[in-house]
Amino acid sequence: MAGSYEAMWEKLNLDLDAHAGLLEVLGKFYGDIYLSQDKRLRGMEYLDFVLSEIHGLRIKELQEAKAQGRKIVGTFCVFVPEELVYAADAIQVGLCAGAEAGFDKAEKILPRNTCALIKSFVGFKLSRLCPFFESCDLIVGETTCDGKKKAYEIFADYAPVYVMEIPQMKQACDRDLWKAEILRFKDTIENLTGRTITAESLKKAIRLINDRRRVLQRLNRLRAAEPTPISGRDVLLINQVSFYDDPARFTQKISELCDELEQKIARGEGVVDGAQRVMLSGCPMAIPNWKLPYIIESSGAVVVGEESCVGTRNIRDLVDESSETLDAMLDALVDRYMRIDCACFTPNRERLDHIVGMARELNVKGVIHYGLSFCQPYGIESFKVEKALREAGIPMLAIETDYSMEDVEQLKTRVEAFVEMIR
Ligand code: BJ8
Repeated sequence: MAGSYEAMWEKLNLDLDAHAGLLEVLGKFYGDIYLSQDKRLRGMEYLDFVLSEIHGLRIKELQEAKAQGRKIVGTFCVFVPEELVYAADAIQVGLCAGAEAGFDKAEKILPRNTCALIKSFVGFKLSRLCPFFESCDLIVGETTCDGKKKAYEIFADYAPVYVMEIPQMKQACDRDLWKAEILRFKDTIENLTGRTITAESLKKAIRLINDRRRVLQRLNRLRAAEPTPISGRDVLLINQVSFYDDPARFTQKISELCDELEQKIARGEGVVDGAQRVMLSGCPMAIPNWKLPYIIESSGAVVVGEESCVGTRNIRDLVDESSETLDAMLDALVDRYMRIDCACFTPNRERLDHIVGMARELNVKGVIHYGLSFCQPYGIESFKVEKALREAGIPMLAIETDYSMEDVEQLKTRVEAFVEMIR
């Protein structure tokens, strides 16, 4: 890939040597974790292709869109209403922050005991390693956890940052605040793009993003079959790619993959025989954060659901499509996003109910709760999750880790013991 895109990366001011090193490590990691799997769906070739072109073709597409006057908006959280971005003919990309890159630089401007996700987005930017970051006309932050909230203040010295205020509770006054924030964001996007969002353009955008959610919901229903027809790693990858691929193309490709999956299920074929069904729950896993799923799936278990933002939290709820006026559509957006059950809310009973409900529906033997080190919202909430699951008779293993590979052996020992216990 490198040869044909070097000029583009240079123009984006990437550190070419460090970037080449990153792609090499990523390629090796991907080969070991993904391409080594047996009985994969043919449809996964599309995902392999997208990954092989992660900093190539998609970036070229974004650059071409920019040349035609379209704007690129980068985000770190599923709270940013993508519908408004597409309704103004801009493009939204989820900035991944899933690798231990540039931590040495990040730790010069952030405390060391900051979660890996935050250090990663700061590290990528300071090290000039990510062409997605460098393609963005605006990066949207949000006041979810304190770490992110304060890091955006520092990050704003290096990139064009806009911060949305996210309510922390779900009372009527919180909905009012959120509605005001959605309207403020709409103005910001209209100013950025020079386009007015109309009822017609918003309706189209709502349909576009709902269609993507619908196909991922279909995938989730199909993957729940027994025997498990697709690895958890592959489904995680599909969710990860959904954040930055073209939404219409992605929906089409995953729909084809689901057709293939249906045929596989009809033939009664699974990916692994006798693997214990487990569910992951907790912090989001951005590309290329595949460490824990890989460990789980090499320890006699298979992941059949992800209760996270790179998983069901991002696709569970659709925006109501029945509205006809712009005002009613904006209200529908407000209501849909207010249903997100991030651990940044208090209280957050919905999340506990969702986890128990999902674990039962998916017929899992256990839940593995994944918290990033120094993440207080998910770390603290994991105690309530464990209690709720215990009351439902479902065992849980709490894992706290980061992006380094130092604890792989230790994690493997703990996961193997858990799988043995639930067997
Ligand atoms: S809606 S989960 S994407 S905020 S891991 S940075 S919480 S210290 S990521 Fe999230 Fe939006 Fe919520 Fe989802 Fe802070 Fe924790 Fe780090 Fe986190």
